[in-house]
Amino acid sequence: MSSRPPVRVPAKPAKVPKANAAATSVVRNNPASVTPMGWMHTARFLTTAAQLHHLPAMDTPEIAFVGRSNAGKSTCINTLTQKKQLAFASKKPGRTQHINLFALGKQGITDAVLADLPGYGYAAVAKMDKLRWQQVMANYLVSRDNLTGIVMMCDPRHGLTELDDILLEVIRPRVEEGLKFLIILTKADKLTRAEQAKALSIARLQAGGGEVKLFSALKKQGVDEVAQLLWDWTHPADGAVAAPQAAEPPEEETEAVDE
Ligand SMILES: Nc1nc2c(ncn2[C@@H]2O[C@H](COP(=O)(O)OP(=O)(O)OP(=O)(O)O)[C@@H](O)[C@H]2O)c(=O)[nH]1
Ligand SMILES: [Mg+2]
Repeated sequence: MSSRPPVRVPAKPAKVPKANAAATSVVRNNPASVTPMGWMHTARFLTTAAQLHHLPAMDTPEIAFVGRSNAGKSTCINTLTQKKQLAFASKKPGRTQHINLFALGKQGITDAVLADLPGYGYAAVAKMDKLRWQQVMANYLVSRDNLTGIVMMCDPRHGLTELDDILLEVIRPRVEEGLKFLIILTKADKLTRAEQAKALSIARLQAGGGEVKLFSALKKQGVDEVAQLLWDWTHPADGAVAAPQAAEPPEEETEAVDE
């Protein structure tokens, strides 16, 4: 304890998880000054559905994570949200078998939804189940009204596969109409820097001008950038889709505690 008189300072801002300098950069159109990583950390399980008609109709912007089985979709969601067990991730391919929705937003106000989809291309799945699932996913991608963006996860060691190309064709009309689209090259920690650069330029060509980012859950590479992009997708500068933000209480003056 010291005898210094207490200094009057504004109330402490809400605590957000530690993030690096990029994540603490100014967030556009964000009156509450939430960092993208802080926003991501609000994620909570919303619902799960085996079939499309079991999904609740929503008008909140939704971002779907798609890609081959084992590409790292669930792990990416857990890394972005800084919640180890939010989405089921596993060494065993085919771990995610339902469409799982996670809500994002401060203080119980959902302003975006993340959808973790089962992967495709897992050889051990029976043919009928594969076809059924491919149909469910195609229907979801084509008809989900509140779908705002698609994140396609791709292991750069395998590149974009035939099934990825089919999916790209399925979503092309919606992307041309303005649906956001990002290819994430996962498990970047398994590549050298030179391999990463090469994978990035190949994927950029295949993405036809779409965004491509390198990502590693292990090394936390690309995490802040992806969080920022998803924020931007769901909170466009014109505010058209931006969700209501909880009103911030007026700044209070509190007495600082002496260190
Ligand atoms: N080295 C490394 N391994 C990763 C990374 N991301 C995911 N993995 C591993 O890849 C495996 C598959 O990860 P999941 O997140 O379950 O993959 P998924 O795409 O959700 O798979 P399905 O649910 O089967 O479609 C797990 O063993 C993860 O630990 C990463 O960035 N680096
Ligand atoms: Mg999964």
